[in-house]
This record gives sequence, structure tokens and C-alpha cells, in this order.
Amino acid sequence: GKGRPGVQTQTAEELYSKLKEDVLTAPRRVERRGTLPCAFGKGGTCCRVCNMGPCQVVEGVEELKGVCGASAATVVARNFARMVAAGTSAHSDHGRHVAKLFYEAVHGEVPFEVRDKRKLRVVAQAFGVDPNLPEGDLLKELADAALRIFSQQEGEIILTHRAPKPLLEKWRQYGVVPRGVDREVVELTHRTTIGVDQNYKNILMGAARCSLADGWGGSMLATELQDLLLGNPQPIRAKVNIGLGVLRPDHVNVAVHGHDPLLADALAQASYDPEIIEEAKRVGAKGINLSGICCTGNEVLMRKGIPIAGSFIQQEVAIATGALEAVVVDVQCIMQNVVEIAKHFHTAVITTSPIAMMEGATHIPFDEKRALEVAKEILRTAIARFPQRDLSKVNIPDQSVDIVAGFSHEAIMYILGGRFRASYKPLNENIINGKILGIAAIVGCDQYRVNEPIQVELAKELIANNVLVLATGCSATNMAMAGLLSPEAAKLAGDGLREVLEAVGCPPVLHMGACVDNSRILIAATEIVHTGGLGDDIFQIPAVGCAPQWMSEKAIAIGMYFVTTGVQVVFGPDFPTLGSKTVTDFLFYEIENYFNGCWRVARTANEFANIMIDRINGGRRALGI
Ligand code: BF8
Repeated sequence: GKGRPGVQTQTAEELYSKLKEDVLTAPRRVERRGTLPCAFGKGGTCCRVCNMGPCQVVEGVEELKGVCGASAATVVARNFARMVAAGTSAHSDHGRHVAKLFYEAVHGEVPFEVRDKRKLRVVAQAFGVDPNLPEGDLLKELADAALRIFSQQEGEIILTHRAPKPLLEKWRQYGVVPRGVDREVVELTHRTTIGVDQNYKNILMGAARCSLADGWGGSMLATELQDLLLGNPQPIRAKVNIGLGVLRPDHVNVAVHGHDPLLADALAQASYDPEIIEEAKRVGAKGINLSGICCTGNEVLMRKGIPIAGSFIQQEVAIATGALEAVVVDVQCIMQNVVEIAKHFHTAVITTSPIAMMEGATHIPFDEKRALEVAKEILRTAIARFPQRDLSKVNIPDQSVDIVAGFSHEAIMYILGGRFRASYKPLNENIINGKILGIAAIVGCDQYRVNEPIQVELAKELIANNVLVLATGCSATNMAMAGLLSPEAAKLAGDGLREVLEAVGCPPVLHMGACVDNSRILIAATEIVHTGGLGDDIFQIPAVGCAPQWMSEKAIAIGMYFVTTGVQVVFGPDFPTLGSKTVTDFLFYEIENYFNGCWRVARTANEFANIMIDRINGGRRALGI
């Protein structure tokens, strides 16, 4: 920051435009490619599933069906379903990694201890394990039950039984209760290959079932087991900084980027190791400074209070500070361009996963059984880069903001209801009496094709209208950087919401974690239903969700499981089915007749807010409140 020796104080924007002069950055690639992405791909009407094509398909034009005769509806539904399958596989493969580690941990192969016994019993019950078993047996049965979430060939995966009864019955009625994640993903990939499922509705119902295997399966499992292994997030009262300004000019700076908190946890431990600190001092640094990027950032922020350097769109500019010795990546949302940018600086890009290698990066495989050892090796690689830091290139923007994060669904319950009568009752009451109009989740990515801070504008508008905002993923990071995650931001709220927030010292936007932690919202919604007064199914809660700058297939999987759970979900600035009116009408309107949830698309903060507040008001009217 200002006054720190050897550090200039350009803003992140200035830094980025300077970087753009030397190297092709992602925003510059957007400029160069023109403003419009491929029209057929964007609308979902490019069919690439066989070698008679690829075929561009136009709805309603016989001549422009696929060579095989595939209609636009079939092609669009297939492409959409494949996005759901890919998104589900990403969250769930992350979950599998956690489940495997959990299995190894309870069988004594990796040291660990579950501190939160209450949560252990709740999770055991959710996985169908008798919570009164002796702890050793309980853990082993839980580990087996967790692995079944992936491998179960027939019948309903047990976590779906956490849903409110009427919702589960609806899912049963329409045949979308998922079997094991692996089966659902494989089947959906199969049925969308050439010449298999050609009924768009049937394909979309398949996508609905697969998405539930994500939300009420792989993602939920990842969240719950990570909480047991690493600790259940609690609001970190001590303020945490967030933004590029968290990089320190006098430390070896290491950014953890990706999605796996296990790696980040090991790096955090290693960074406190006296031996490592001594080695850092030997090269002239004061120590190791760890920060996070993307969802790994959210994970370590929620549980450890480690600061976030940036969201998805800041991964290049973080390196351009010239003060980053290493970016340590695992899986998901890591841009190939990172290596190109790093070439212009002294930064090491270190890959750690056998399924995510990058040309030009250093590969140090992460092995949980030797976690601390590997973490030290990674930090030593970073320390070795410190003497190569070019002071004339160091530019740490003086941008950082204080926030409060760590709102697991349990934490929200404690804050609202107090430690001894933790419940959602006060929240329900405040929704019923109208102090809180409703609940909105602003989740998902940020990306280079949208320049306006839509999440922030939208959140402000919702808060001003007494809507409590929940956030995860890169949207949470964006709102954090705008100051909306500090209790002082309660002053932006309408009178009713402000009164509630100020009574408990809560920010108006509650950071619930990474993208897999959207499953926390499912559990919170279920608790709200069970608490009473707001209907007996999730769709009746005056609540709505959105992902204003989504870019990853993962976001589509998340949106689909919320829709199938009964929530209206608004995406923007584009939606991948717009090339077929038939499919879009189904997902936007007809699907509501099955699951009471539906999709919408919006482009500006205002459009988002109007749709979302309308939905919340509609929900209130239906409840008669
Ligand atoms: O899972 S919000 S850009 S980092 S996909 Fe990626 Fe999107 Fe960020 Fe995390 Ni989620």
C-alpha cells in the first residue's frame, strides 16, 4: 500500500491495462475476438456429436436440421444436458476426492480428528448411519455411505431424503430421484450421443435428475465432509482483508487457486512451520503470505480467515503485481493464459493434480498421505523465486476491504437464534412480519464479457428492498470487494432488514462459501421449511436465486438443481438454450408445472432485480403474508 517501500500504488485497472500492452490478456482476447461469441454455439444449436456434421441447426427450418434429422429442440436439449453432466461431474469429482480422503482418514492412513461432534451426528444421520454408534464404527460406516453416493447403481441416493417430504414425493412422481452420481453422469452422456434420446423433454428430465445428483449428492457430500475434516465455518469476527492489496511486499507471496481446500489447508500449515519461515528469511523475506483465488480462496477464507486476492477474473492481474512468487493450482477455473502471464514475471505456476496439468508449469503432485511434506516442497519452490523478484515491476494495488465471512447454515442458525436455541425461527418470523421481504442468492462466476459490476448493483438494490442476500463463489468475492460483506453495510438496507441485521451485527450479504457450498443453501431452505410458517415445501419460501455473470458449466448444473428443487433462477447475460424457443419455453415456463422452479434470463442489474423482487412478492402473496 501507500508508503510501503518499493511499492507503487496503481489500481488493479491501471495494472491490467499496462499488462495488456505486453501480453494478450483475457480481456484483450475478448476485444480482439469481437463482441459476439459464436451465434450457434451460444444459442445451443451447434451439434458436434457425430462426424456427419458438425451441423448448425435453425429451429423451424426443415433444411437446417442436422444431417440425421435432429431438430433444434433435440440439439439444444442435448447440449444443455451435457453442460449439466459436465458441471455435475466437476463438483462431484471434487467430492469424490474428499470422500476418498475421509475414508483413508477414518482408516488411520491420514491423521485427522472430527472436532464438531454435533455436526458429525447430523451428517451421519443424513447419510443413513445410526448416529448413536460408537464413534469409530460411525466414522467407518459414514465413509462407506459417502462412497456409495458415487457408486450406487439402483435406488435413491440417501442425501435426497433430506429434502422436505412433498419435494421428494414430487421428484418420485416424475422419476428424477437420482441414483449414484457416476451412473447419472454416464447415463446422461450416453443418452445425448448420436441416435439415442431424441425427445427434448425426456432429455431435460434426465438433466434434472443428474443435477439433483450434484446438489443433493456430490456437492452436498463435498461440503459436509470438508466441514468434518477441516472444520465447520463460523463467522470470522476478526476482520479479514480481501483484494489484491493483501499481497505483501516483504513476504514470499503464494496464491492458492482452484477448488480443493485440502491442498490449501496443508499449505497454510506449512506456512507456519518455523523451518520454512527461517528459509524465507534467509532469502530476505519476512515470511510466507498465503492468499486465495477463486473457490479455494472462499474455502480458506471461510475456515481459516486466509485472505482472498481475487476472483476468477483477477487471476491474471494477481500475477501482474510482480509480487507473487507462486500460483499453486489444483482443479477447475484455472485459465491456460496464467502460464503466459507468468512468463513475464518471476512467478512459478505449480500444478498439483494428475488430472490438471499445464504446459510451462512446474508439476508437484499433491499426495494427502504426505500432505505437509509436499506443501513444504511447494513453498520452497516459491521461496527460491523470491530473489528473482524484479522490484521495478512490483505494483501492489492499495485495494483491500474488511469483511466478515463464514456463514455456514449452522452459523446462520446460531446467529439468529442464539447458541442455546439455535433455529431459523427468528428468520421465518421476520419474513412473515415483513421486516425481511425475502431471500435472494447471488452466486456463480464473474467473467470478461461483462464489464459492469452487476452483482454489486443488484445486491444493493435487493438489500434496499429488504431482501437478505446469500452469496457463494466469485459473486461473493465481488460483493466482498465492494464492501457489502461488512456489518457496516447494513446501513444500505431498507428499514426492516436494517433493524434485523443491526440487532445481531450481521452484514446484509452472507458469504456461505464456495460453489459446492450452494448445497448449504439447500439445507438452509429445508430448515426454513421445517421451522414452519412459510409453507411445507421449498418453492413456497419467498426466495429466488441468480448467477448474473455465469461462465462455467458448473453454474448450469447448480441452476438446474435449484430449479428442480423449486426455486426460480435468473441467469445472465446469456442463456445457452435461446436457439430453441421450444426448449427455452420448457425451461422457463413448463418445467414449473413439474417442480415449481424455473429459469429466467436478464442482462442488467435492474432487470435482475425486477424479476427477482416480483418472484419474492408473488411468493409472499401465495402464502398470504
Ligand atoms: O466453482 S464461481 S468462476 S471459481 S465456477 Fe469458477 Fe465460477 Fe468462480 Fe469456483 Ni464456481
